[in-house]
Amino acid sequence: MTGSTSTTTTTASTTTTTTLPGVTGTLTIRRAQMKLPDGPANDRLTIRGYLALGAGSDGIDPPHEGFGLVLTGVRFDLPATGFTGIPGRWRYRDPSGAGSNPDGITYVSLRVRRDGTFKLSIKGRNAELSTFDGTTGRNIQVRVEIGNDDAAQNLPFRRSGRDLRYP
Ligand SMILES: [Ca+2]
Ligand SMILES: [Ca+2]
Repeated sequence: MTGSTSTTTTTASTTTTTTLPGVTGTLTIRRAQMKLPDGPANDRLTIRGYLALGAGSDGIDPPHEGFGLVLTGVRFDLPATGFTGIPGRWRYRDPSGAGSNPDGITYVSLRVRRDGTFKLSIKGRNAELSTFDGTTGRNIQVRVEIGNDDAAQNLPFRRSGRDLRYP
């Protein structure tokens, strides 16, 4: 008898995950303020500036990618579904502040300018920013993340009463 040969074919499955590398852009804050009254979850935040995406960026799309704001370790995530508008003119408006995680971000506006950079405005209310309470100035990094694009700037805030201001 002829021996039968059993051939086992092993098919290696290859999973290819295409993740575009992150691109770091440039954040230029013009003005920032934190109002920090005594007590928890009662703080206000205002940030205004400009965002330039990094070279090689594939653009941003907040209505699909959401938005992250990090203030030296204090992170707020905004849901993509909270953004409205047309490409290049997006707005997140939530007077309750309950839509962000954690609560506290009430408004974000991103508008493209002629030079391709974005004008950025962020407002918060009843946020928990007690970690920045104190009597002296603080260096705080402001970082924004939209999909695979991010940008950060270290800001020397000065103390005004309980509040922090830049410049
Ligand atoms: Ca407070
Ligand atoms: Ca992108």
